[in-house]
Amino acid sequence: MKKRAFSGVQPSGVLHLGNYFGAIKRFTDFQDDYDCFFCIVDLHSITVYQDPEELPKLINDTALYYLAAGLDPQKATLFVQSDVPCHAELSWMLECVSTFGELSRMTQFKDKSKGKESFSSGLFTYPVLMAADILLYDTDVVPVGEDQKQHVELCRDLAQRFNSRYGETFKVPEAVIPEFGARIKSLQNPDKKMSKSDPNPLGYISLSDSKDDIVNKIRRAVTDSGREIVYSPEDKPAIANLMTIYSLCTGLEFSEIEEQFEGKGYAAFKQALADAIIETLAPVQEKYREYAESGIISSILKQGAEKANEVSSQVLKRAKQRMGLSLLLDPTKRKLS
Ligand code: AQP
Repeated sequence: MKKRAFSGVQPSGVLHLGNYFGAIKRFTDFQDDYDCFFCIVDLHSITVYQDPEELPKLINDTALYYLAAGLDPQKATLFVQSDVPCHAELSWMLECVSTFGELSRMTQFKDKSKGKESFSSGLFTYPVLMAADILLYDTDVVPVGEDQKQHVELCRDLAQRFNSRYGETFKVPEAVIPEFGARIKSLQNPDKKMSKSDPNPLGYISLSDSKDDIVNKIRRAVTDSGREIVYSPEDKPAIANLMTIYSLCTGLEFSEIEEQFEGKGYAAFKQALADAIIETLAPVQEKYREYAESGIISSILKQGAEKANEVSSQVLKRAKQRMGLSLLLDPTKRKLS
């Protein structure tokens, strides 16, 4: 039997190059060898305010970009988190197994709540919902970017704690983080990761950016002192980030990039980088348009939700039994409308 892979992306904005190289493009590498469940985690996205008029479009767009990046719905299950009620139910059960102290140590929570007078409790418990997402599918591997490593560690801890307290229930999953491209940085601040909720759109290249947007954003990307194109993340973090993007787009090694731009300066490098990004995104944007026009996405998501409900409800039932909760409403018998 194939091992199982699970991962998700928030519909909190238009996906960017970091989401593409760190997540959705890599997902397609798993679909031949793993039984894959890929999710649009809309319940996670509402931990910060989302416009209810916009959210359905963002959910749809995220699904379309999964397909445009090469996800094959015949091979992998694609679904929307809020269509599968087991996620929210197991999340509550796991919240009762997690501690306030361990959630307070999550760096994403610290970053996102920093300097804010008020934030939702959901932002704090976000990693528990993520643990529920993963554990509901008896997941073996979780392909994610570097930023999610700590959350997958927490998921492992919660699974182990639940198993030792209530008896063997959950498979303990492992994160799979790419050696390269796992953390693309903001174009405006190489100390921060590229993020779709960045209030400054110059910080990210979104998958829907036009050629002009891409040229403009790369031209205005921050650089380091000097003019040499050399890979040195300590001394030249901004150039190292741009070189990482160039390498991901072209497949060239850093030494080859250094050779290609020796003595040519930042302007020539930026021009070549913008061209490489445009070339990389052109087929993705083309496929996005084709899938959007085909109108096929709703039936893919419906089939995906049916399969996800079938699998996750078995695991939820097992967990409820172990905890001694009521099963008058059997989760495996509920049906989608
Ligand atoms: N900058 C990044 N470089 C590499 N991988 C990244 N990922 C996110 N940013 C980068 C990976 O993309 C997947 C989906 O992420 P997400 O949408 O669930 O949430 P996120 O990690 O919080 O991404 P964003 O773009 O920063 O969203 P917002 O701004 O809404 O918080 C994950 O596998 C993630 O590792």
